[in-house]
Amino acid sequence: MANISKRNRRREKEIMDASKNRREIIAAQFSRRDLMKMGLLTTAGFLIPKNGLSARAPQFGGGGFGGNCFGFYGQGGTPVSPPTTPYLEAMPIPPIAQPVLNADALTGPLPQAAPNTAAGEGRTRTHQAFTTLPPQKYYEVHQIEANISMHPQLPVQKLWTFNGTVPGQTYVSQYGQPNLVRNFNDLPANNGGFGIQSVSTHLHNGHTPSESDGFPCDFFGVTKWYDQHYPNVLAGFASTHPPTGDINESMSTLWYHDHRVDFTAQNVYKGLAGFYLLFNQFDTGNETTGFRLPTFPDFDIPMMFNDKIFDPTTGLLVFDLANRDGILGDKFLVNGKIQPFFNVKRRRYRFRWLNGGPSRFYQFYITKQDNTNHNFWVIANDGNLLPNPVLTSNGVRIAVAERMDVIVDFSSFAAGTKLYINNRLEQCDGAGPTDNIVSASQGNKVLEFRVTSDAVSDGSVNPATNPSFYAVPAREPEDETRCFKFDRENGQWVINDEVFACDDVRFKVKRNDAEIWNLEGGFNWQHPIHIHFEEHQIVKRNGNTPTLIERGRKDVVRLGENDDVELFFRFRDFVGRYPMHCHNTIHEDHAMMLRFDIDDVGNSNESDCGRRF
Ligand SMILES: [Cu+2]
Repeated sequence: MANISKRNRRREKEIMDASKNRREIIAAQFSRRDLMKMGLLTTAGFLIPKNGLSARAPQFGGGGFGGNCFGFYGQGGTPVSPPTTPYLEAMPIPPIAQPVLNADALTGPLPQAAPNTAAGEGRTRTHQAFTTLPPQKYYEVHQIEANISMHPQLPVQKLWTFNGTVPGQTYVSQYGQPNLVRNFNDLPANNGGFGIQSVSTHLHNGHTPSESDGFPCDFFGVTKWYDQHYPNVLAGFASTHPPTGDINESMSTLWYHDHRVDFTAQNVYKGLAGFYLLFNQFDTGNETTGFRLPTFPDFDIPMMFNDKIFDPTTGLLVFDLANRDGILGDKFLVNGKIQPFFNVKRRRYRFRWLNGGPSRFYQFYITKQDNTNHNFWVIANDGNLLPNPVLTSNGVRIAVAERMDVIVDFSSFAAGTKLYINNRLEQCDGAGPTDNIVSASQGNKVLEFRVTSDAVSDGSVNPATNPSFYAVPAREPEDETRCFKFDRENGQWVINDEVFACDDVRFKVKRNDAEIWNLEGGFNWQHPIHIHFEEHQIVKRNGNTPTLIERGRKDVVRLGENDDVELFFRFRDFVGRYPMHCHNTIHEDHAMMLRFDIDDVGNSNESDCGRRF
């Protein structure tokens, strides 16, 4: 509690300062670098107030933040979203992407390994695996502005989308069947206040060659297109487990989102994100085969969670360009709708929960109408099925960009019963959650389940029988150890005291090497750290074996205040540039990122570990 009080006092002072001199900067396309150039940001201080629009915004309709955030409501002049009535509309399920007939059916020239700059392609590097893993399915997607309704009591408004929906279309892919996605940038000239019209689409958790990964500096402009080649191949196919890769490296719930350097937060907040699901002979999408997980798409439902802020006068989405701490919204969206409902049958469901950001951590419970909990199973963390389901009675924590696949069993409830996805994690500002769990009645009830009277059958496996999924791949002695400190210094987000630059290769990993990375958090901040391309296993968290839910393979690791985590990696198959960064997208855009390259010659940079467990 002492820690919370200290944080509250600090917040109170910041809010009082902000209320004196705050004004909105709703101007086009200011990046961190622009703001610094204009003298609006200094390295040591903040000429403009740094507080988030929503640091203390109350929530309407679904329960308040509760706990220690309450003390700040109503002070200062930051926007509070207009009230909205919860559970008026059904949760949308994003459409499934449909491939075109063949390569000839794509708009423009036939795809090729080399970048086709003459024909308007924005890609600059040759596909590494175009001939060895040739595409079998071809997709075309257009990034366009579209009129979107997020709630019937707010105006329809212009968001940026993939093919016109938020979230974008869901790609449903099979291991062993490479995809090519021709990605067109058709964004409008007017950005409506924030967002930039150049993009780099990242396939988050993809084992993807660097030139198709969506590296932040591989952005391309309006009217350009970019062929992204997704081999859908298991790690190890070219080395330890030829020719198809290690089945225990299988992934299931991936997502894609804009990753444009300095503008990721704005462009994702504006709508540029969607799901990418991978199935195989075990995770089949059919509950009568393989692991017998609930059948896709009827009972296997992706859910993207976002928190956003709306202008109290116009009802339009606002993004605080001045905030460098992390933006907290006071409206909670699931698949693009504010507090929707979702009808369920009396049976088991697989939900794929994704925290789509920008800055909030969740701890989700399933709450009944009497505010007691309904326990559920966690079966996957990030893209990866756990070795076995884990029953949780204490909810599940999900930092930005993390995914948790869960199994919720509604079979014990009578038709007409209502239950809620309830975020009970207190978070007052962009620093990270206080770790205080508020009471169920004070949580953010972000979605209402309505149990229907429909006829039901359920062929899915009962997680209580403790089915086994994939084994955790064996670790091996590391060839290299590297250490990273994530901190804030002189008003800058830094990794090992440095900010991101596109051309700054901080270290080189030797292809096929095993490595241990030690990540250390700083004082007073929490960071969800995402590392592209290869997944990690958490070896130790603060010297301890991780929890069962963290004992799988991951691509995001939560760094709590002063945390120390030890990660094991095995880098295989492709070479090229990849980033590691904080996935609080505000921190990311303010340069809490680094570039590393995978190459056939490595080095020992960033390896001076002051402390080891
Ligand atoms: Cu961070």
